[in-house]
Formats: sequence, structure tokens, C-alpha cells
Amino acid sequence: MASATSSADCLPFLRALSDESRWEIVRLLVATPDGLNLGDLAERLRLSLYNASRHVRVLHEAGIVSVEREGRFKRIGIAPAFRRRIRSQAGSDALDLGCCRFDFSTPAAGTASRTKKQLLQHATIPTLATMSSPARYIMIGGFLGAGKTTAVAAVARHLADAGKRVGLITNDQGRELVDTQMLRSRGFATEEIAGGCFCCKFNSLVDAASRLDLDAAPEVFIAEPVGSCTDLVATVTYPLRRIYGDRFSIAPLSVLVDPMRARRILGLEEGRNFSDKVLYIYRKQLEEADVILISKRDLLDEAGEAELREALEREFPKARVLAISARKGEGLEAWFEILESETQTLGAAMEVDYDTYAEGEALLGWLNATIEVKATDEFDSAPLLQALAREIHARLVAEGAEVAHLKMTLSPDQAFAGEVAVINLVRNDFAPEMGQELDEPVEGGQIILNLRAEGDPEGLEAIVREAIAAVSTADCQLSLDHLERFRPGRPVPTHRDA
Ligand SMILES: Nc1nc2c(ncn2[C@@H]2O[C@H](COP(=O)(O)OP(=O)(O)OP(=O)(O)O)[C@@H](O)[C@H]2O)c(=O)[nH]1
Ligand SMILES: [Mg+2]
Repeated sequence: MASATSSADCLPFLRALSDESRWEIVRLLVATPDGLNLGDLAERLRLSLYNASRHVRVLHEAGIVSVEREGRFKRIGIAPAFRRRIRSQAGSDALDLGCCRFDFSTPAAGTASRTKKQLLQHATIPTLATMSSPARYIMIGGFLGAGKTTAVAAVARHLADAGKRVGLITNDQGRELVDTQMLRSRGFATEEIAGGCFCCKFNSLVDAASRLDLDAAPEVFIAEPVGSCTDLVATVTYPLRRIYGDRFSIAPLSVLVDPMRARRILGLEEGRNFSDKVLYIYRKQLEEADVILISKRDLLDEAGEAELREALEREFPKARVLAISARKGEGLEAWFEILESETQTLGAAMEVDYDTYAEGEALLGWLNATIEVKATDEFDSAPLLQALAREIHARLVAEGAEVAHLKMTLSPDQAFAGEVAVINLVRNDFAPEMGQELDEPVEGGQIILNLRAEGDPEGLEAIVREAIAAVSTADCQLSLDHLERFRPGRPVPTHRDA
């Protein structure tokens, strides 16, 4: 590769190509003029279908590849306008972006490091170490099922529509996250920190920001902490400020509450609740909030919303209380304004009894699973997810295990661009709800299941296994691929700046 003049026009191409897999996809497609379907492309490059489709989406958005429907499949090829930039010379294909040239005869081995190094030499992609203006860091917390991921997607969409580059960071105690899958399916650059909360994996949080920076150079990072986590100000934002003060400008901490759950916890309504130690975490989350957001306000009438708002203002006087519906796009402007223009003010960190916090977390059973679905014929994904969610729900109710959040995605084998169907259940006295649907029937795919409920993990595993067996038929077989279940361990923050 040889550098020529610099050009801002080529930056989207450079960002899309600064990844080994995407570079290899483009190399393969350049050499395959008729294009390939996603399955063949994934197989040739030994990528999972999910990763192949994710990379194709990035390349598609950058205008590098085209995608055309062919019956049930989609054919992927080099986009005609991009192909015009590629010239064949002396038997090899060279891509001329104006700012630099790439030689597509470059062998695969070592491409990643070479490509990234070359890109960084020849393009002006800022890295965390060299970013001149601070990136905005927004953290959106709240208890399990409060509506964080939905709200993160709404903020990210708003900022992206305003021309901002956005990077998202998801977090969980386990692996195989529905949230990551869901946010990537919406086209956002997303990194996940699995296996522990931000506060206990502080360095992973900075690493994730750094990876996103290399990939998408975000001007705004939006982080969603684990829903059973609290003390985020002392363990995440203050250390970020102390260690990386010049790199991040930190927005006020937003904490979401599900209105029905909050009405019950604040004594405005009767109904089943979590144990006191779990509620200790719930209240601590609100105590440290700069902004409390009553989410899903479309579920409340005016009087119910006003009553809840008053109760929250009375009990948590430090925070401003707003009401939003991320689903309906209501009440978001006032919140966006705060996130974009205000900086978190410094104060004494709240006191936290880590013994009670640890015991509260340990009362929650955590289960993540992946399930393969194989069918003899095409089927609709929504009824299958609904049946599985209903089976799990009925067993949770029978066992008296209050659900915090059951969420599942189904990604079809032949999905393009990470399309997924999503279903959620956030309270035992609610019904499972489809959050996202596929517009076509599928023949098979993979379900990712995340279940958090107040109950023992062994019991949750039995419930999930029984539910899978109940839904599986000869024509549509569900088989458990991977399952992990546990109680979260005691939180041990990397830093705590009181
Ligand atoms: N009615 C309504 N439902 C919403 C709204 N926002 C989110 N939800 C639903 O609430 C459920 C939980 O939403 P998520 O965004 O996944 O919640 P979360 O806080 O990220 O959940 P965890 O990551 O598991 O803690 C899903 O069924 C969403 O569709 C809203 O504005 N209105
Ligand atoms: Mg979430």
C-alpha cells in the first residue's frame, strides 16, 4: 500500500476496512464477481453466520458491498460504485481511495495487524491516546428490565441522526448477551463486557472504549451497566474522571425505573416484590442518580405518572425526575438536552454496605443459554419465541421465582445484517412481549436466552430445560447448545473514589 493525498471522503471506507474479517470479505468478493450468499461467504472465511452478517452490514453501510435479494437468500457483492475504484494491474487488484491505495493481493495471514497499522499510518482516525477533544461518556443505569437497552438505542439513534459517531458498551455478569445482539441488529457499533460488572472490570471498560475508538472513532460512548449493579459513580465515573479526565466529558448519571415495578416498591400499589436485600440495591441505584427516568410512561395514566413522580422526588430529592417512553418516542427531548449539554457534578459518593449489596445480588439467579433451532419446514419465529417464553413464565410463577428479566433473541441461520426477533418478560404478573419481529419465516436459527429471576440457578436451569422440551416437536427441534447459570459473586470494584 502506498499513501497519496489525504481525503476525508475515504474515512468511512477506511473505518469499514480496518478489521481483518471485513478486509477478507472484501478481498473474497473482489475475486468473486458473481457475488456470494451469506452462508457461503461465512463458510469460506470460517466466520459464524452472525459475525459474517454483522461485518456485511458495516460494509454495506459504508457503500462497499451491495446486497440483493434472491428468493430466500441475499446475494452479496462489491457495490458497483466501489468497484469502479478498483483497478486490475499486472494480475492484482488495487483499490484507490484517493488518500491511499490497497493491494488486494495481500495474503490473508497477518492482514489484521498490517491493515490496521497501515490504516493508522495513512489515515487520520483518532485513537483514545490521541483524541484531541474529549469524547462524551453517557451511562444509563437502572434495575433489571427497567428499559435501559431500549433507551440506549433511542439516544444512540438521536445522536446518529444528528451526525454524531456513537459507540455502545453493554455489560453483563454472564456471556452471550441479548442486549449486544439487539443493539448490533440496529446497526450500532457495540462492544460488550461480559463476566462481571463495569465497576469490577474497570480496565475492560476502558479497553472496550479503546476498541470502539479504533473501529468507529465514537464522539459519544453510551454504556449500559448490569441491572443489578450500583455504586457506579464512585467506582466508574469518578475513576474515569480521575484517570482519563481529559479524554471523557461525563454526562449526569441517568437511572431508569419500570413504572409498575417502582409503584410497587414505593408502596403506591400492592403486589409481589423482591426480597429486602434486592430492594436495597434498587434504592441505592436511585440514590446515586442525577436524573431518574420513569420509563415506559405509555403504561401509566396521567394520575399514576404524577403520583409516581412525586413519590420519587420525595424519596430521592437529589435527582431530577423525568418521564419517557422510548418505545413511543415521548418525553425524550428534555432528557437528550441534559445528556448533550450537562456534565456530572462532583459530590461525596453515597455510602454502600457491600455486605448487603453482595447478599442482594446473590439472591438473583442468572442463566444464559444458546439454543439451536432446526425445522423441517419454514416457520414464524414469533410464535416459537412466545411459546418458549410462556412455558418458562408459567414455571417461574409456579415456583414463586419473581422474574427480573427474561429476554430472548432468535437469529435466523440465513439472517442478513444481524436481523433478530426479540421477546421480553419483566414481571411475573405481566405477559411476554415481542420487542422486534422478523419479516420473513425462517428454517432454523439460534436463540440466545438471558434469564434473571429471584430464585436458585439450579431451579432456573430445570425450568429452562423443561420449557425447551415442552416446545420442541419432531418438525421443529430445539436443542440446548450452551448453558451457564450462577449467582453473581461479591462485587469487588477495581477502584472506589469516595
Ligand atoms: N411499553 C413500553 N415498554 C418498553 C419501553 N421501553 C422498553 N420497554 C420494554 O421493557 C422491556 C425491557 O426493556 P429493556 O430495554 O431490554 O430493559 P433493560 O433495562 O435493558 O433490561 P436488562 O438489560 O435485562 O436489565 C422490553 O420488553 C421492552 O420492549 C417503553 O417505552 N414502553
Ligand atoms: Mg439491557
